[in-house]
Amino acid sequence: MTDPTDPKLLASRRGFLTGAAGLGGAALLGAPNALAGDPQNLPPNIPDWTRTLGDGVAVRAYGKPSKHEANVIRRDVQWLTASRESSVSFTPLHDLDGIITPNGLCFERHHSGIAEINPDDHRLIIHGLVDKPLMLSMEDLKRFPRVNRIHFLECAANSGMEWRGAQLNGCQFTHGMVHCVEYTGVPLRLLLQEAGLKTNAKWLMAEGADSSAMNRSLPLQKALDDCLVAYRMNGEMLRPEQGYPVRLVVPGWEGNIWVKWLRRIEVGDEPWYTREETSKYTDLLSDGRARKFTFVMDAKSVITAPTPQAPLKHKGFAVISGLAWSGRGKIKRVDISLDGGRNWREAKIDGLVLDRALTRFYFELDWNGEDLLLQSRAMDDTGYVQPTKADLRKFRGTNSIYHNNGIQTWHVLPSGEVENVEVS
Ligand SMILES: Nc1nc2c(c(=O)[nH]1)N[C@H]1C(S)=C(S)[C@@H](COP(=O)(O)O)O[C@H]1N2
Ligand SMILES: [Mo]
Repeated sequence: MTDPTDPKLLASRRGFLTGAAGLGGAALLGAPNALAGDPQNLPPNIPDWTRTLGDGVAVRAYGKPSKHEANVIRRDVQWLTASRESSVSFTPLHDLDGIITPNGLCFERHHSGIAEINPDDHRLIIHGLVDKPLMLSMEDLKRFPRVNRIHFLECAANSGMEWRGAQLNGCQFTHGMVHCVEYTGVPLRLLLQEAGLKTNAKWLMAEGADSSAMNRSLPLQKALDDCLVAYRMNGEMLRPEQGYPVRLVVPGWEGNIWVKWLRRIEVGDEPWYTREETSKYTDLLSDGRARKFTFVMDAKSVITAPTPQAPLKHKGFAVISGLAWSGRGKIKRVDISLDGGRNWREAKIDGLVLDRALTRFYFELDWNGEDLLLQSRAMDDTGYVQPTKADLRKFRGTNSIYHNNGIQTWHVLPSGEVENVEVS
């Protein structure tokens, strides 16, 4: 497996022109023939799989992808992985299409590893400024009215490593801290109504049952508006990695506040200022002050193919594909540039365009083998336009780690290989 942190693979920081001159050796064009397997299986022969019976039903009691898709996996980055229990793995965005992330490929972010919870022994406690504290079992939760919502979850640290320049070699690593699934759960509002809010209630604190007991403060208004206490993803129960048996869904807001393995909601009249909303997930500005509570994830997009892990393999007709999303609403439009942001053309949005969900776009191109500086730029239905990284730095300085929604540039070389670059 390719190690994205291999210095040879790290994106060129010399600028795209010298980068172009330095690479381009191993031509990928024509490579598909080299990928072809056993000629005995090609027409006019009868392939192996037509000569024999296949596995019967239920031999594969829980279905898995074809073994030929074995490299479509979550990956981590060595130098970001101090310990596996407090780390992150990334969604292989370059290998996916549509807007739904398969359950087994959703990026993971854990502060103390994956809690393995027996749902029979799990309770959700709601207490504090309420008339009637609640202690709910999973069976209790499933008796409340439920809804289904498709939403993206993006970690505020997504693209964080790119603040100081092009770093990581692939959209899996630059943008893979995002996933989008259909959640089934109870509107948090219904649980709070059941408990009965005191008139001075203004904030909640949500806490996880993992050994970090990760916790965050949530304004009551948001909790009453659209948050879910979710127990299913894409129809099946949450995966342990995603907070089985129950997690908070906070549409459009930074991933950190989507508390997994949710065990406690305390109602109060002011925020708690927990570790995760003070020393972490705040943005240090150039004047030394830090932005407090950046909850909403602003509009962002990325081309997912071609990218360093998914090079162009043919000249001629090619489909450029990517994702756009906004924590403020729906994606209105996506533009594509082939020349590093000088000229823009509208991309084709395909499939569902949902409120605070990933949105799929395509751009069809007849590629003659010339260098491209590919960019995508999202606009949401508030009129907000995704900024360039240079524009972001004007306002945010260069100290930030979190909330980088700047425009990404991919340099496509004549060989079809792609590198992560920045244009000024
Ligand atoms: N209890 C608990 N909840 C948690 C975390 C955690 O470590 N413990 N990580 C948070 C962070 S920082 C993010 S970005 C999201 C990641 O969700 P995912 O692992 O489903 O992708 O979960 C959040 N909820
Ligand atoms: Mo996060």
